[in-house]
Amino acid sequence: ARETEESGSLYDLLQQYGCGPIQFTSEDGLYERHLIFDNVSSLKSAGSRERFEAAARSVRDVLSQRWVETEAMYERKNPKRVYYLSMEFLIGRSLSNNITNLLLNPIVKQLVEKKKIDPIEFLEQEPDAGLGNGGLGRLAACFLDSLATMQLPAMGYGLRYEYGIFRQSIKDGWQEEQPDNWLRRPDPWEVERLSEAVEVKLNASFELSGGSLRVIPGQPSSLLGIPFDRPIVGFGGKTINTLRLWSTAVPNYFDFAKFSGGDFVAALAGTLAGESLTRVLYPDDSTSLGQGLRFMQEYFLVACSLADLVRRFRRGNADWNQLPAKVAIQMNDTHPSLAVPELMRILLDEEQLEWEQAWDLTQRTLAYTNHTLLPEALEKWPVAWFEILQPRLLEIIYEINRRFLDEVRRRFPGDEERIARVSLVEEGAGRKIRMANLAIVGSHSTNGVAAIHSNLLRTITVRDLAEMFPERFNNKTNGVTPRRWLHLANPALSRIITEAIGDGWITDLGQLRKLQPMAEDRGFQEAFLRAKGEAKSAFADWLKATTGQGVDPDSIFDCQVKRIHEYKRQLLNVLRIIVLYNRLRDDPGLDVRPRTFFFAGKAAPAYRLAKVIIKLINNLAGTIDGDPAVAGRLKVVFLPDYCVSLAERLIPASDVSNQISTAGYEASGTSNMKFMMNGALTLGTRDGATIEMAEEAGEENFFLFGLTADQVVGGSGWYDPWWHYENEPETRAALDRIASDAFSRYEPGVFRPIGDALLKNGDFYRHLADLASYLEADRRLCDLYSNPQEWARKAILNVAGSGKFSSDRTIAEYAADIWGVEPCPVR
Ligand code: 4GP
Repeated sequence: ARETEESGSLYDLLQQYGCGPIQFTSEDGLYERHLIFDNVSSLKSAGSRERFEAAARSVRDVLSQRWVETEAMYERKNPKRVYYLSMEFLIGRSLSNNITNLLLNPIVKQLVEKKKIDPIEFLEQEPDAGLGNGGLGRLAACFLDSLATMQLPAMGYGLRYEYGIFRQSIKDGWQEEQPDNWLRRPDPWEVERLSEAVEVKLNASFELSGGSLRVIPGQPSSLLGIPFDRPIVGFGGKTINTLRLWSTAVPNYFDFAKFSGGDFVAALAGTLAGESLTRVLYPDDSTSLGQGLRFMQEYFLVACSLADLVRRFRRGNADWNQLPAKVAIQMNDTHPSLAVPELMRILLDEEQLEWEQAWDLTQRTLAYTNHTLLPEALEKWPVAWFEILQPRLLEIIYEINRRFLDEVRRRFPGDEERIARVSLVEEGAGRKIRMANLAIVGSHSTNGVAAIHSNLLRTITVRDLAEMFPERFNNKTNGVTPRRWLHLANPALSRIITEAIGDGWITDLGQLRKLQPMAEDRGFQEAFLRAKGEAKSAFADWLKATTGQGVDPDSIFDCQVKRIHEYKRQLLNVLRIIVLYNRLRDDPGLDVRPRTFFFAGKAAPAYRLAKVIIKLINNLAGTIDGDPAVAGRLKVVFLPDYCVSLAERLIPASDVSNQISTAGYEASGTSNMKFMMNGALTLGTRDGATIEMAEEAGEENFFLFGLTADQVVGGSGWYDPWWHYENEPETRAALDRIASDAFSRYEPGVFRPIGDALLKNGDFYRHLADLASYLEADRRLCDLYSNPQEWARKAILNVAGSGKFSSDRTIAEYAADIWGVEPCPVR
């Protein structure tokens, strides 16, 4: 203090000693300051990565005090808080999103102009935080945005994977996977909080042997969970919530005995083994592979997060009975459902509560969301693994089950088959714990993610449990954040909407209804078509610049982007394109609108048929490109490495959205909503949330086709793929073309598995049953496109009807019906 009194402020001192060009007293020196001081390098030598980091740190400076103040407010007011537990958060990039949500755009624009910075160059430096596989993880990220925007006291808990979802490249048409080392450079958003580390005690130890992690049973050990916090900026920057991601560390850094004995490598091996736990995200969507490491990851997430939130609860509350009044825990799928026995363990063993009280508090605190009905996704963990890792949890699960089955026997005497179906334990050679049953029995709410899905869940998938606890079952139709997916991703459309109805829609998407009358307005129709044209040109330019691939922005952009999976039926889309191709080859004079078909999506590395589907799409693209008969009229593009930032570019540019899953199989879908919001028309089956979207926009503005879920589930006996092959000439010609190696001249037979799946193996997903009606819907859609005004009218009505699909609406429903939480605004 004496020093500064004598020589003025610290800024003065820096000016005095410094010899650089930086104004230390004004905020526009922030960026330069980070550029020079964080990396100790000159302004001139800074590369685009350093520029990105400096820009991100400057934005973090702007939000930091507000972030601290948000947490301080929660501590002071002690409101009920929501904790969203998820193994996945598919965040994508944060810089432009945070600038937008902090309303910094005008300032950033000025600075960029003044300093002659190329923003695109450094925005592109930010890696996507790809900590998720698909819909489930992206939903979690949208929810965090809505929670912060609505000023709800909430926190996300997840794992800090060093490697996110793999990067996909295409070689000779095949998918290849590369590791996504997104943390190789320091991430400017995260804050490591060593002082808040938690210890997780296990009944086993680990060692690395032959490159893989081996468990040593019966040798107790512990792991440290180190929290890394990321800011979640609510729109307007009023509330900054936290996403807390856990990373593993080993408490005893070295085995000193080994170290001093000279075995340096062995001393470190234990550390490496323990720290491998959060190394990598499992790359499977809607599938559970039953891997031991995954089981441990799930327990680690649960143990760290519960220890952390219990510690916070105890700081503000003396009475355990207050737990459900202060804490709501949402389990995103069954992945965190070990929270049921773990919370019981804490209440029983650490807090010495009686069973009845602990059980009541546990159930009232926890809630569960189901995201898929696919049988292969239902998690079942071997009893043996519980025994090795955490036998106490198994004892608790057995006791929960004993009491639960007693109750079932009381209510349904003599119904032993029912007992076998609802039991938390699947009997048989390798006994397993059914995690969905555990989540339902141990919580007060089970929800599906669209109306049809919630109904199927209740009436078919877990019917017996729904009969036991009807009041627990409810629906929360998914939504997406309009900040990222419309305001930020589609500046042209966002601008004309705001000009037309003001900007209230950004936080109250229902206001888009005000666009309904404007659908008839010539001027607005033209503005809409111009905005769409702008987005299409921007996409075409980007594609050309980054891949060299040219596409015609005047063609219809027709998209299907999502994980590659048989139930999502990319193959149905391929068959449609082959039929259109065949028609053009048969009759080169056909008058058709030029069309570009875009596909993007990753296949799980072990999902063989999905990889063959990617290969088929790429080979089809190559054949069409090489065929002068259809040049300029048909084009197929497979965009590699689908990720959040690619979706942000492509969706605004799309005219047509394909949502063509076998009815009853897509729980909800969320990209369907993003396309609708951005003015694409949907070609879709009556599945997931697409049904509700059509209700909102009016079925006459949708292109629905195909079997209904009732028809699909109503027995499969009637479906015979060969019937379609024999009776539908276009279907047969398309299948024959694949079988004839027309798309695989140099690799004959490579697509045989596809022919087998569609014809010989019974075609579980009933592709052929829907092809004819798909083509018919496609024809209607193309007819419409030749009338731009009519097209614009319907597209505008879709945008106007998309208000329901804001995640703000979804979160408001969770908050009111499941969590009972209220906003806690920060002054
Ligand atoms: C997905 C569902 O497949 C999708 O329909 C839904 O929109 C999304 O969850 C969010 O609820 N499921 C998964 C998964 O991503 O891994 O099960």
